[in-house]
Amino acid sequence: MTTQNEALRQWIEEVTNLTTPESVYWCDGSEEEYQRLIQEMLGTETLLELNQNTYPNCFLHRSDPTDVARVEHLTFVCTENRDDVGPNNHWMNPAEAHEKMTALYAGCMKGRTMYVIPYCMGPINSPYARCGVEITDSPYVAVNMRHMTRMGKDALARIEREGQFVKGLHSIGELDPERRFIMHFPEELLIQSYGSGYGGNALLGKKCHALRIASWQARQEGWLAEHMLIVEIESPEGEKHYIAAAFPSACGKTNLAMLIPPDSHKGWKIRTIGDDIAWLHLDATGRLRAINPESGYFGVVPGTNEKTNKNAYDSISHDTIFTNVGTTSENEPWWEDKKNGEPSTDWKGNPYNPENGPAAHPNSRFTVSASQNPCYSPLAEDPAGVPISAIVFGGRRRELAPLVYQSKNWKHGVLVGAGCASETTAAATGDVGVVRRDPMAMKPFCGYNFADYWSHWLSFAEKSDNLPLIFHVNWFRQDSNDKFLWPGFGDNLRVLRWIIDRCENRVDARETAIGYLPNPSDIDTAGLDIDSATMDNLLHVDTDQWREEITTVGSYFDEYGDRLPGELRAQQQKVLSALG
Ligand code: GTP
Ligand code: SPV
Ligand code: MN
Repeated sequence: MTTQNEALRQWIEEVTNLTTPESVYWCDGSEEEYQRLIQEMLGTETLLELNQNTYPNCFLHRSDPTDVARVEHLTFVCTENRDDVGPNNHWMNPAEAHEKMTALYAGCMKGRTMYVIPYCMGPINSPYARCGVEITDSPYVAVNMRHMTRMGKDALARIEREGQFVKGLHSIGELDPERRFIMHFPEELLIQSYGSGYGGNALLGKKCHALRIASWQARQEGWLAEHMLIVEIESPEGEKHYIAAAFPSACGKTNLAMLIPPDSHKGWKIRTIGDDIAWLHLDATGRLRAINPESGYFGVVPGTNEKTNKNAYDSISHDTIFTNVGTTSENEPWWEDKKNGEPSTDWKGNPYNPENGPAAHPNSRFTVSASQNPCYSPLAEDPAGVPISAIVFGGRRRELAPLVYQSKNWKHGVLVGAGCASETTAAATGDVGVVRRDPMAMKPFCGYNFADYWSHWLSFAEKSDNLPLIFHVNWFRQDSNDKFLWPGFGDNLRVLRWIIDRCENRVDARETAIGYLPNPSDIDTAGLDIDSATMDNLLHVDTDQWREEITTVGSYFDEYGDRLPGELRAQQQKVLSALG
């Protein structure tokens, strides 16, 4: 196979000459191709078969033990002007980065097959969708890309029609952490990744393209590329709302996007549009519309069970690729809190011994097509996307942040997003459980200077008077015994209902310095075992703690110097003075 697109043809030739693969294979995205690649990987033990009776077409990939998560310290944005990437990114001079990467790529695919993967982020006929081509020497990447993106000949046809695509070059190299880099060249619409096979480092359509490169393009073109789920909520009366929510990695997006209403909520229907990334555009009426650029889920496995997330649990019972889970003696996949079966082998393939840590890696993942989600919304395939009623920010805060509050207006909402902090998780290598600033859940993913990003967000206030309302939630408040105060999961619908009622102007709220909070009786707790003291605690705003928090947000903004939008500083000062 080849292509009529000259730029693509030339690039493939260039990469072939540099990496010297044994053969070049163009992915067409067919089922037959998928099955063939799976069989080949079983042959090389890149994949292991799981119990095919109970988990048909499910396979296990055990990654290199040093390669189990994103590597933020090895992820760079390379632009001519250092200030364009801001203190929120690692920067490298493009010439230096190219030199380094070219040296790593030289001959790196010798004896291997080079896969050429044309893909489309977003419904193939959507004006909001964008295409890319990933070149990789990993068949694991190729099969994952088939679940996660619209991959193959339709994407190539669109590229040939439009002539536009993002280039992504990936090689697993030697899987040596000392020779591992994830480089972005937004000015060249180019991604170069070497030395890792892990999701966010290797499935280049996802974080590298759909967030880092896309956020750069979105700023130039007037839209937003965000680390957000998109969920559809239908009331028993048939009223529908769409909510987009940004939580940091492993902080509950997949779970919220697939939630099952509690028993007390008969007649409510929840459907998933997306679980990780949203591309948001203003339409002709000034409404913000969202598409999910992905077509599958690369989700956190541990904690997934019939009670927490039955939709995900059922989705991954067949045709799923598991990465770094344990197995049972029956060769079924096993993970912590599965609530079913016992581990016999851990994620490294050793006999399970609790002294060696959990059976499944805390960042073990499933890759599954969105079409397997029992509550997948047909509107996820709508080229026009869905209109967003509310934007929700959140994170893991054991203290401080109340269960939910509403910003006073869009610009204050940008402060709420920009001031977000959350405890770090196993989704990236490094410390876990340390609170850090994670504005809009985009700290690892914004491909340019946060100061410019916040200006871009603020600019929407001038472009439309029909914008979504902005909220903040926190499912992760804990008591002194580390117990979560809020039940979470399906019961989060109770909070979404208050958010929708605010959007519909149906419920009053209590005005505080940080925003509007629910009157405790306006959160429906019917059927919940939660006392009023706990609810009061969940909805309490501690003025002293918040004064300290907003002051800390101010110092964080200082890092952005002159580039920080004055409006954001003004919003921060306003909240600070309201706190007294
Ligand atoms: P990425 O894929 O890394 O972007 O993560 P995500 O935001 O989609 O996170 P996910 O929904 O997979 O949740 C990660 C972890 O948080 C899982 O172990 C969940 O069990 C847990 N979790 C999700 N929602 C809740 C909740 O409402 N309450 C509590 N206590 N834990 C939750
Ligand atoms: C995340 O870490 O936020 C993920 C997984 O969604 S990855 O694709 O690896 O970034
Ligand atoms: Mn994510």
